[in-house]
Amino acid sequence: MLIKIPAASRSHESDVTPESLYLSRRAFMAVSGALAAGLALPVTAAEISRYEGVDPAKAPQWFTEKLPSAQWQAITAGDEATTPYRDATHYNNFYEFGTDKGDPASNAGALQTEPWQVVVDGEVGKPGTYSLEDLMKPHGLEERIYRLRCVEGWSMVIPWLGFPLAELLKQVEPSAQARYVRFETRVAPEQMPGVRSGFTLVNWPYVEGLRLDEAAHPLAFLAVGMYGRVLPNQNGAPLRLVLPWKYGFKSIKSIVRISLTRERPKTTWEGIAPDEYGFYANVNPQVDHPRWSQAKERRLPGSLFRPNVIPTRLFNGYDEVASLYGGMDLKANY
Ligand SMILES: Nc1nc2c(c(=O)[nH]1)N[C@H]1C(S)=C(S)[C@@H](COP(=O)(O)O)O[C@H]1N2
Ligand SMILES: [Mo]
Repeated sequence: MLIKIPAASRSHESDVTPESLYLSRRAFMAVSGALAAGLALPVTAAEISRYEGVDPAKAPQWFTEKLPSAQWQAITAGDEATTPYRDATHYNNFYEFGTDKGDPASNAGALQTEPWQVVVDGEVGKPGTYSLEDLMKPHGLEERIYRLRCVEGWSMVIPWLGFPLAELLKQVEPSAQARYVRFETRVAPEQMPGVRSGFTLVNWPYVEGLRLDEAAHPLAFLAVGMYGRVLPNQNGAPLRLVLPWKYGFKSIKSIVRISLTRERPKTTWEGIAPDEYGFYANVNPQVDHPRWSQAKERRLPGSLFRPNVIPTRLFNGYDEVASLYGGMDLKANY
């Protein structure tokens, strides 16, 4: 994102998958019920894998077991249309797998997501190396349909499946000294062509961070799935952050380490271009990127004749986070 404003979306009207591909709730319940009962998949699921190349059976067991009791549409985006699955999984930023929007879909399949471990350390009462399965044990799944606004000027609406970050923080017991949370993405050069290529702008691992009160905000979310299924690798499997009021680069993918710290962590994009990408990165139409305006966004999918440009909203429309930034100069703290 440092280098250029991306060319127009590669999405074309012809790529837009029929609405049926994001399963209706009722169809979905039928699928998950059948999975739970070990029955043959109904037609809807077969259609999904045919159109999208996704095999729903690839989900780990813990995910399949939690799915039937997921709380659907716990948060919605009102009447805003959900981005088709095809676009959300083929127009991605995940530099570990390459810098073109299609690279993650082409290359992230190589990432081995099972088994997966997450180190929790720093200012916590319960540090340790957790298997993802153990980490997930206390948490039910809920669906949250969030807007995602990339700093590059495009946006999507994605139905995530996961649980609040606040629940995980409670689980690991931050100490009284903890003031920030630092997140790290996996580095596996043999599975990540973007890391291998020596793309030198990024000093791997990809690192992100939050103030502890931001991390504890009820909207901050850890996702393990989307569109009623397990997360595809290109979207940050098996565990990624989703912070709907911040620019997309804060929503770090494929997390292997979560550290509670006293000092503000140095984040990847701040390290590369501190005048362009700040620590806070709250969506704000009045604070332009030094090289482009942030007043508007292209809601994907668009087309040459229907670019779908809409106004950008402060905090991406999530006004409930405003109290986190009371008295702060949002221009100085971009
Ligand atoms: N590890 C890692 N996390 C990352 C990125 C990345 O390059 N590496 N890109 C970020 C950016 S710029 C965006 S916009 C979102 C995109 O998420 P999506 O591909 O699931 O839509 O992921 C974010 N998380
Ligand atoms: Mo982004």
